[in-house]
Amino acid sequence: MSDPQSEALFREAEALLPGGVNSPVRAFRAVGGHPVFVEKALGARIFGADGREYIDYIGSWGPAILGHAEPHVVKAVQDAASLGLSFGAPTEREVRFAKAVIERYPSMEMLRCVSSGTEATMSALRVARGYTKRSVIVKFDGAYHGHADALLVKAGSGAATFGNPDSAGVPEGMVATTATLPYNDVPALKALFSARGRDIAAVIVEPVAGNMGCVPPAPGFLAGIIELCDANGALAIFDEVMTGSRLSRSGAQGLYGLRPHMTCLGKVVGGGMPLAAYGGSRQVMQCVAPLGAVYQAGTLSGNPLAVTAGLVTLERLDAPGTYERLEELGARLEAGMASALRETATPGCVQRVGSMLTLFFHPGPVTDFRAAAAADTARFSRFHAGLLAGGVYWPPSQFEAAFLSLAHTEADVDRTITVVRTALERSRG
Ligand code: HOZ
Repeated sequence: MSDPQSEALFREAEALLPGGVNSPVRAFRAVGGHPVFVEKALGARIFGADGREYIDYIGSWGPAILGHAEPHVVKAVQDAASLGLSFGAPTEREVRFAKAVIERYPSMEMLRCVSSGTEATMSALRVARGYTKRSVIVKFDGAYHGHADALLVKAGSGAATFGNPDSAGVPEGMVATTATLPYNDVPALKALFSARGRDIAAVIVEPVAGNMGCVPPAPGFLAGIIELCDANGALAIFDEVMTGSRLSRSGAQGLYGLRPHMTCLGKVVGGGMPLAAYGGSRQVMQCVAPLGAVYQAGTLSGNPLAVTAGLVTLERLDAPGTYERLEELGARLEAGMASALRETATPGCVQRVGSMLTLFFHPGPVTDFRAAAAADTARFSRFHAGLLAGGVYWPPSQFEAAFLSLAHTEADVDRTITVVRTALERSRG
């Protein structure tokens, strides 16, 4: 597909930014070609530099659950901007934001706002270590919890996409206390607790994995983590940066009726602005400075524009039927894609939870990173090119989830399914 404007911008960007981008997956290296440079985004559509329109399933990698440039959010941010962009001082708005989050997530009695999901997970782990006075953290293979040193071990998302699941530049000592296990494997976690239980500070988990593609938790997996942590004095941290306020009003923990010890939020709760948060029980969060000895700070933490966007987004999500609507659209897309796979005799599967999903070029089910990594990524690249040519903007990696928004319509989904069918046919090697 020819998009000379984006291509020219990309060439210019490549000389100035590593890979031409400010976050690796955006570079489209896993699928080839050049990224679409975005001019604007409205509702479920993004518009490229050449004016071409696409149905968007990236949704800014999750935040755009209401659709892009939702008028209420935009107006609130414009009003907030006229009052000042950043104060580095407390505001009533951040208190209202904290209240709104705590009201939705009963597992969080206190929270701290930060500016990105990476900061949230990194800080939550520091708190868990400070609280338990232990050092070992457990993560799952193919899970991605941001780019903090200790978490770049067998990491998903861009780290997996570009074959650097263990990043260069991370000294061995930084990851010596990170243990990794296969996702969905409770017996392995049990064995680890038996061997090193007294050293384990926390187990961090994406309650629905999104960074190795969409991989739902097996029945009992998440509850097993919480139980084992409870029994061993460790903390179960749900990284709900992707799932928070997307899978239900109270994220994956609401969907599955669970209460983790700590939670990390980002993406949707920031309404498209740089905002994230971590929190837990009062007892745990009292470890955070200035109340306790775990230090964590940030000039832009709780930024007034960001908490405004987040608050309005959470309020709009409270309209009746929002999550039912997302489920309906998700089910329609899943069913359509699954029949396109069957009709084109493509070995593949569609995995979905609510409004996040992945088409794996793997017969399925994909239950862990080992299976995800066995997917036919070459075919995914050809498929992705077909989607783009058909006007569908899809995550440019087999190891990312696609997202629906409330701005998508049945017509968008049906058109997407038609494009998917053609792209599958053309993706045959
Ligand atoms: N970590 C994000 C995907 N899971 C990518 C963010 C971005 O490139 O903007």
